[in-house]
Amino acid sequence: MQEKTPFHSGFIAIVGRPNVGKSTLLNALLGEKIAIVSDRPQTTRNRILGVSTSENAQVVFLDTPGMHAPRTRLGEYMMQSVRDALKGIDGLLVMVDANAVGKQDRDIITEMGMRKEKKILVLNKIDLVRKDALLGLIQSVADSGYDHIIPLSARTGDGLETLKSEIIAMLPEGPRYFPDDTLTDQPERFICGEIIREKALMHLKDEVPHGIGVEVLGVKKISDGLTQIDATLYCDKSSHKSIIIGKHGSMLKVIGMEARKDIEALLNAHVNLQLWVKVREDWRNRRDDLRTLGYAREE
Ligand SMILES: Nc1nc2c(ncn2[C@@H]2O[C@H](COP(=O)(O)OP(=O)(O)OP(=O)(O)O)[C@@H](O)[C@H]2O)c(=O)[nH]1
Ligand SMILES: [Mg+2]
Repeated sequence: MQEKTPFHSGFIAIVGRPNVGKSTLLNALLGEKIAIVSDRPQTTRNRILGVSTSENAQVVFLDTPGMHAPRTRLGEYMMQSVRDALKGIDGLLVMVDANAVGKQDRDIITEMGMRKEKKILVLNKIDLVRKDALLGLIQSVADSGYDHIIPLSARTGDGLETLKSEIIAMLPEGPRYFPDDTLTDQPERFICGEIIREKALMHLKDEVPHGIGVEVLGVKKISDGLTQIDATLYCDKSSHKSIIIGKHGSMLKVIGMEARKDIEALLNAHVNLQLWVKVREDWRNRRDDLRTLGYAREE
């Protein structure tokens, strides 16, 4: 009788400074967009779970908020999400932007390099880096305690296959944690809110994006092909409200139109998206507001 090939599985966290490309990598690894991406730092605020299942293996990825010194209660929640994601994992991807490795990246490389799990140091954005600079970087981190150092571009996919096979190779034997067709554990409502936030981050500048929170009030199926979604965009300063709405409502219209398109693709239905803008002074430091917006730990 033929031996059954053993099944391998495990939880793999993706950590690093803000804006290095963690969520872009998660989406690339899954081949589906489940995490929002923007060129503003601190885009991801919760741990985002994504599952990749093949015949012989299942990888459960945990994308995390960018590691930074928090200045608000929201920032503290984000950093707690990173610490929580690091509990009980089987492997770790530590990511830096190969073009901009600073002291904080090096501190993270050193700290994470001492952890006991299998770990890979991912040097991202090599589509932008000069070869000699990349070689210098690789040499400088060679003895940091990582099982592999993999240069790649999460954007172009260069190096992705190498990373995927090294991840599979570091998985222990284990069960299917999720049914084969699971992509994420995020509820539809949360993803809709994230899509709206992504469009807001894309179009708003300076300090405005950091103070945006989205509360999805309802996702209601009106008929077979039509869903009604109501959501409120919160800002934490009254002066930001008119910026978010824009001249004659033009900014809110663009955010709403772009979000609707993505949500329609996600739900495979026509969507009526109604957006409101409200001011909640200093919500990033207020417990109740954080809870309302989904930035509280489930105890
Ligand atoms: N050129 C280039 N840009 C990239 C690459 N990967 C990500 N980016 C860009 O880098 C920016 C940040 O990407 P994200 O995936 O949101 O970064 P993140 O690490 O998840 O950021 P936080 O959620 O804020 O911690 C976006 O503008 C991406 O398009 C890459 O390989 N090459
Ligand atoms: Mg992110």
